[in-house]
Amino acid sequence: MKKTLLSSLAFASASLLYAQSNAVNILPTDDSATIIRKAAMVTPSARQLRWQELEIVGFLHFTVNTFTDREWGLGNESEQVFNPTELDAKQWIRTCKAAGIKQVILTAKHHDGFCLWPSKYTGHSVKNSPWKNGKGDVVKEVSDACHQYGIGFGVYLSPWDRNSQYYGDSAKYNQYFMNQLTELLTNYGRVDEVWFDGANGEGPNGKKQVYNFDAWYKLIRRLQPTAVIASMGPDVRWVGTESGYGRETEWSVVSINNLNPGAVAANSQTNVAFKPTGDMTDNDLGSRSRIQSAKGLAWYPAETDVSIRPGWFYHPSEDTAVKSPEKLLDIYYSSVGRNGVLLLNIPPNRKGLISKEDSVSLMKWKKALDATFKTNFAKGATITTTNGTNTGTLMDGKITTAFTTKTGDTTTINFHLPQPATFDVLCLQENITVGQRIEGFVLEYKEGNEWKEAAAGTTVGYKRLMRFKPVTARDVRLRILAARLQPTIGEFGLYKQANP
Ligand code: FUL
Repeated sequence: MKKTLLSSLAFASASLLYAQSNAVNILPTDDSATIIRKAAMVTPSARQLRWQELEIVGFLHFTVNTFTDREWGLGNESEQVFNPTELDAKQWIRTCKAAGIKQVILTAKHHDGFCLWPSKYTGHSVKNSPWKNGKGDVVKEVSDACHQYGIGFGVYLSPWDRNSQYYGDSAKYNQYFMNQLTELLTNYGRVDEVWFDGANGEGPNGKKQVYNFDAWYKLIRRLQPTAVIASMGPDVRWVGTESGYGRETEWSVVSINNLNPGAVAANSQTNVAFKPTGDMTDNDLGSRSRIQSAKGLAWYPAETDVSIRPGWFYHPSEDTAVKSPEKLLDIYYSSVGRNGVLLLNIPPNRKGLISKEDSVSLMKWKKALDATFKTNFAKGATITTTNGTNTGTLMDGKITTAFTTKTGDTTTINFHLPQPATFDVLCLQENITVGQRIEGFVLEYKEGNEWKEAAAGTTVGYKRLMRFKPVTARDVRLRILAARLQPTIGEFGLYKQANP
């Protein structure tokens, strides 16, 4: 009792010393234990938490490339080529919603510079196309459909613009870009994500365009304060590949060496804005040894992007190369199941519809996911623990009510299931609203009198899914082997994978 009181006092004082914040500076005087403790106290902003809980975001690549069969347009395409005959944005969003997608991002402008909305600042847009006699607006149709169906809406605005006469004249182009951002962020209701990619080509005059990211971030924060800024932005990190596979060890708290120290000192989430530098594709971004040399740490979670087809844009020749439901399942376990958000691209075709091939695969995938996660075999179990508390919250469907230890960074939770069950999927979720802490865990099951390993891993974060050879057991235990601070488990589940 006394010990518990002392340790909770110690915990309270640690919390005071290292208040939770979205980003933190590492001081030259910080010792190794202090750095680990600081890392354990970095937490998501409200906009990052909302985004993380979406789990699956859809990407809609659509522009002149759809009609010219290219992946990167040249910028000199005639507006006349853009002519979808049956464009139905509601069909896109209905399909996405039925597939479990909670938000979509539309390529309002890709590298070719063609605008899917009638921008005031260029003639290179839908307004000079034959589609709806130049009176159409794809951004409006998609955003209206999203708002109607209760799906988040995001925009991709390519910084690289192969059409704009201003590109390469940095000040002029930055203003042009700000004007376009302003149109997108003021004329279409709520925007939930703004996605910038990193491609930066040479301007027509040979000059290199320098992007004014700081000004863009400020504008977005002012016009759409709840939107996350992704990829070349401070809220959401590109996972580092376009395969759909995240890291086995995926930290949402990573080293950032170009934080604005003043903004961090003010602990202001509104102002903490950095543009990613350094190698974000590295296999290790957040381990104990990696963060020892950091100047700062920030909550910077991974978005795992991949296309359902080989290309980002629709190509008729790829109708036979749509990813199978089995492949999509593997991607789900390796993205959402590895502490990432899956950004799944589904490119509308030349008619302006999501193709049958894509939706058939998506629906089979969704059906298998629903069937798998319908029954948690741990429900109703008698739960005991060595040094933990709040076991009653482990399966209440909320990560914010969580199991944690009374004291100590390791623990064991024992589950005596209502009856023997056969399962092959483990789902763990940390209460990330207090930080990401777990560094090692193992799931064991009892066979006779012997404990055997079913699965073992490192990080958990928002969600960790582990697949293993099916086991049948009644007694199961989760051991947390290492953590940066008292570990939390918001949700625990044991499932049986259903095949598509
Ligand atoms: C990249 C682009 O170059 C691709 O065309 C695609 O849009 C992908 C999602 O981002 O940077």
